[in-house]
Amino acid sequence: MTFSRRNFLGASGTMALIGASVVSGRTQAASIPEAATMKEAVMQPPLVPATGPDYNPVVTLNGWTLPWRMNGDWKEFHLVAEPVVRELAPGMVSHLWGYNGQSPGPTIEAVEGDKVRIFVTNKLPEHTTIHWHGQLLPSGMDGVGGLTQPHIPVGKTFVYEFLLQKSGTFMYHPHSDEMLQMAMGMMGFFVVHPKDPAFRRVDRDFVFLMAAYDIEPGAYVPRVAEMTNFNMWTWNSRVFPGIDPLVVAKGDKVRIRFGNLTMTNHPIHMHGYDFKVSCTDGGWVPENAAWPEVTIDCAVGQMRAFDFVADNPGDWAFHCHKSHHTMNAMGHDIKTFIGVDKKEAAKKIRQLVPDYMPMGTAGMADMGAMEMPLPENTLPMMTGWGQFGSIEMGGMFSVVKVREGLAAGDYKDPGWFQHPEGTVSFEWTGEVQKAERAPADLLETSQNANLVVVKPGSKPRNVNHQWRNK
Ligand SMILES: [Cu+2]
Repeated sequence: MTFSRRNFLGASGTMALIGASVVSGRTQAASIPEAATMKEAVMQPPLVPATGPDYNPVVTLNGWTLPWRMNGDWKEFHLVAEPVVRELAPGMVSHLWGYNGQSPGPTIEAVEGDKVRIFVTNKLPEHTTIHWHGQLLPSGMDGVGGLTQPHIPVGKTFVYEFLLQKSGTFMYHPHSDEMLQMAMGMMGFFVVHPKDPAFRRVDRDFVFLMAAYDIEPGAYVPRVAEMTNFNMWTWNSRVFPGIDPLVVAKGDKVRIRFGNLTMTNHPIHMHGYDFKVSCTDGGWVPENAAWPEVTIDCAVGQMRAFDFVADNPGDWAFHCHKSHHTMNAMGHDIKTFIGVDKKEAAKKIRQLVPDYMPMGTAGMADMGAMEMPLPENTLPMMTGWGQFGSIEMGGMFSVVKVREGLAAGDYKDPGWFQHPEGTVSFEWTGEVQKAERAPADLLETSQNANLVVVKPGSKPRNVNHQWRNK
């Protein structure tokens, strides 16, 4: 898509006209750079800079980096806010709002000291703006509709121009009907690389944003007014098993950066390593001030980056530690059925509903392996298969795959880890000592839990307590 100068000025309205005569840089903005668009939720190769200072480009999980053009000494980008169809994982798509064909929008990458000019075209059914979270910029470029600029009307294009004063980890999102527009998936990552190519440099640099959606089984559009009870917990609007693995060569210096635009905090946990918080949306953490972690809590509206050296090969689980956030759509009002024998009831229900499957008697792990008929466009609650069986996850879960001998820039999924002999947990086949354990009647009590009647006002029986006192 190209615009003549006449069209551009017409589309941008009087703001840009006035601006063009006031700020010299703007006279160069006579045409709009093409707005690249992405059709797939497939990780695109990192965009290595062809001009300007050298940097190691980031990898956006299931995403891409927005191409730019140089215009004089301005780096020009073009974002289009628009309705999109996003595949959350194979088997489910959602009708969201995003930028340039996907939600989240493309990652913007630039360098400290760059002057950026970002065109924003509004193809949504309502007005919007973009706020550049964490950037130090003139108040009028901050993107808060009504406060620092008029909202961008439907069909219009606005221009943001600012100097990237510092390197770091940032994001962008609307500040216009914000609750709805973010509930619909409008957000994107913004990385500013250091001017000094050697500063805190890593070999692999992954980015993702956390978003939560409430999409009823069988539906396509999120319930935008939901405040707390979401059922799709996403990284870059993807859920496990649809989230790209983070593929890393042994010995690489690795950085993982993330931001949180959901309504709750996410304790992000990685197995197999300890690591240090290296950067927040406020700036770089001095190396001598960083403390070790294995879980980093990321509050709402925060961004965190952590660094590690990938010296421990393997398939390392990487996930939010809130266990409800590693599941796909589920009801949270289901009863606990552990120990309840539902065989008789199931027989009767099957006469009416032939597909009925009783669940939860022994726990809920059977849900990960079962093939239950699901409504259209719905993902299983717990799913994914590994080399040893069902992984029983969903939502905010992926795998960091550290392998020997990967070429630089090779992000292809290497398959499952080949564990060296003698390094996998195994079944004990020798004798097991008969130690005193829960008495058989506890199990029986548990099996008959459906028969226990607690009279109103009476103290519920504490089975564990009873067992301890035996
Ligand atoms: Cu979480």
